[in-house]
Amino acid sequence: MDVVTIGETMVLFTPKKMGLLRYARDFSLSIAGAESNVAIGLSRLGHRVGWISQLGQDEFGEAILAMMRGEGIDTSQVRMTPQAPTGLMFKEYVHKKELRVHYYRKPSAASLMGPELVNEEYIAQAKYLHLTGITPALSESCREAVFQAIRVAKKHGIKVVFDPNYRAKLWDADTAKRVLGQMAAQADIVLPGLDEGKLLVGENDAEAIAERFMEMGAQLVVVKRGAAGAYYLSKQGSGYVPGFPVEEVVDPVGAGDGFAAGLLSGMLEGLEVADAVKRACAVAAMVVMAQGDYEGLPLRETLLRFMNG
Ligand code: CKP
Ligand code: MG
Repeated sequence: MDVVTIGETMVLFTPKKMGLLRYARDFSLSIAGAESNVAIGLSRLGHRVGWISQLGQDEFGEAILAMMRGEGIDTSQVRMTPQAPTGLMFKEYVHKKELRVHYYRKPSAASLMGPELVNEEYIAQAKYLHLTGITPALSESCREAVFQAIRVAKKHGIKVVFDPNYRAKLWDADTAKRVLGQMAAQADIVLPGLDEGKLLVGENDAEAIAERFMEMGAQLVVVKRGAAGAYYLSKQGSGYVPGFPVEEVVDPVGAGDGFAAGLLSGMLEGLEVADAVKRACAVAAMVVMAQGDYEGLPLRETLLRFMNG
């Protein structure tokens, strides 16, 4: 296994027309979840990925499981439970410039995950453990699962990759700051956005944000700067990598996950950090040009064509 990740995947309802959700009548159905987006992105680029999760013992759970298997993800660590339903997410395009998301995941099957889902042998054979700040926001037991996974990874020398993915709708800012800070302090690679940097380390610019996370113990920090690209800092060096031009942002959701998938893909192949960050920027650009959270994640050939312009 190259990468193992842990997180919740939901069924995603996207209204076919713009406007308030209360007026929506027709929806298209897909799936959403930061960790599964990363898993799909990596699998499409040819890497071996395992996804630890819990789904409801229901039709939506079966649909998600089938989709993840179809994407080539190892689902041997996914449990189905009758105790709570599979989580749901709705997008609401109030107008072209305002996108809101609504979660129905309290409690969801995944929010009932706990440390018992963390299989030490399974994580020990991976190269990277990918975590986001969404899983610990779901419940106390999910938080325990995440820290258990970190302990296991550390014990076996598996690199921990952490995307803060702060979600104000899931928890209060103070708790989030504390828990995400603890996760960042144990991560080898940290992938904050500018807003998350501000929340977690109180800095505004990418260079200062990266410095602070390095002081906390990271080996590599890549700060996502949206359309402008990214800034990376490691003991070996630092630099700005420009974003790829995007004609129209069709749907911004999933960009960060595409970024993580591209970066990890480059690292797994032994690319120089700057080149891995470039791949990350390319995948993120491709994701925002497509509707849906994971649909735009490219296959290897498509990515290389896009990058070679
Ligand atoms: O930070 P991103 O836009 O890349 O993350 C998007 C995902 O897991 C999305 O698929 C959604 O389901 C979520 O983040 C979430 O829980 O908000
Ligand atoms: Mg994100």
